[in-house]
Amino acid sequence: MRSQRCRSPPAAWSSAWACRCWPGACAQAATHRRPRADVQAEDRPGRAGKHRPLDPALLDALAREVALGTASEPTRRRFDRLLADEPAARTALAYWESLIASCAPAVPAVPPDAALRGRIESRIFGGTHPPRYPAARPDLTRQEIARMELVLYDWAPSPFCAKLRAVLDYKGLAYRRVPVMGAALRRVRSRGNGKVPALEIDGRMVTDSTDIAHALEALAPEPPVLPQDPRQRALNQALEDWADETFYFQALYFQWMEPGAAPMVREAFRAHTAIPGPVGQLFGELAFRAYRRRITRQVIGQGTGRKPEAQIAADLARNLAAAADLLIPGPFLLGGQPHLCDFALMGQLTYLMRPPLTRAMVQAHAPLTDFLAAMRALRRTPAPP
Ligand SMILES: N[C@@H](CCC(=O)N[C@@H](CS)C(=O)NCC(=O)O)C(=O)O
Repeated sequence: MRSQRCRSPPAAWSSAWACRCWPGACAQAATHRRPRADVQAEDRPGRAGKHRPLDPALLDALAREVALGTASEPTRRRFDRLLADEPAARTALAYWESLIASCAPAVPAVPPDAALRGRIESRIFGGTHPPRYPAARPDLTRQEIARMELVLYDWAPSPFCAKLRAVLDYKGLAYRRVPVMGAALRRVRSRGNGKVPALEIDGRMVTDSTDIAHALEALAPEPPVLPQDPRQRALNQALEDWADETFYFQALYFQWMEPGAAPMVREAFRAHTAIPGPVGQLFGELAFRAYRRRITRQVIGQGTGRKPEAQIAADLARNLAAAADLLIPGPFLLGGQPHLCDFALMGQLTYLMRPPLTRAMVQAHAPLTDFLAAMRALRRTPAPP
């Protein structure tokens, strides 16, 4: 028989919860309502030998509510703590979970309501993240899509912006390009995640080139950039991420940190300022320095920047050779049709074509230059409404 004494009144609980027992579950609940000062060190959780009886019926009811997801948040949290200490609680929960799981096949799947899901996501993740994009809209006509206002917050040299512009062009969607400076930058920071590309679709801000491309696919499925076949879809996902995450950091190193290339980026910043004349040049220079500090930290933090330059060049050469091999027979990574992974690779290769050192590395592979030509040939003009 367990001891009748409560062992752990956590300090932060209200007086009604001055012990860890559930109301009604502990025979001694009334005596457990002690002021914090009375809490002794040996009363803390995890000390052996001090326990209270748990009412099996109450435990069962609580486990049921938790398993069904109908328990209130505080109740669920307290039950979680109980789970750590009470085998009986774990057994009760396992029972209800297995019971519910066995019912699942009998319940028809209900597609979630897109608006409700959006509201739930924005409550969980806050106002801007994850991106809120329209659910699949096969009912939209080309004319309706053409009437939607698409505003692309863009930084011309960015490989992710190049990727997204190419997707938009390929899908024949008309959009307005806004260079991310001044008020546009503030908007991207306040309504997006501070990065570009960001796309406003009829006033709804969507961020991250991958999420935006998925949103566009839902909005305008033709021509598709995501394969239907599950294996092709998985390959597309893996290859896109390879381009976005592996090539990008190696390209960043050679753009921003390699001494031969950094002056070009400085010039690009000076040229892309919103303010004309020497004041603008000064702003460009200051922005360049701030971004160089930030990007250097990112490249070192990610790990690429911790390697010697020769090693980064060897890594990049290996990746370029692998991409070239994947493009045989081509013309695209997955065969005859371009997919999102191709747009991602195109963005990074275009970025790598800027510094002379990496341009020579790309140009050493005919399949890569042929691929870039094939991607350029995809550009379309927006379809008439
Ligand atoms: N995973 C993101 C990456 C976007 C990204 O890193 N964009 C860079 C420009 S190339 C940026 O906005 N950097 C500014 C910053 O980090 O504050 C995507 O696919 O869109």
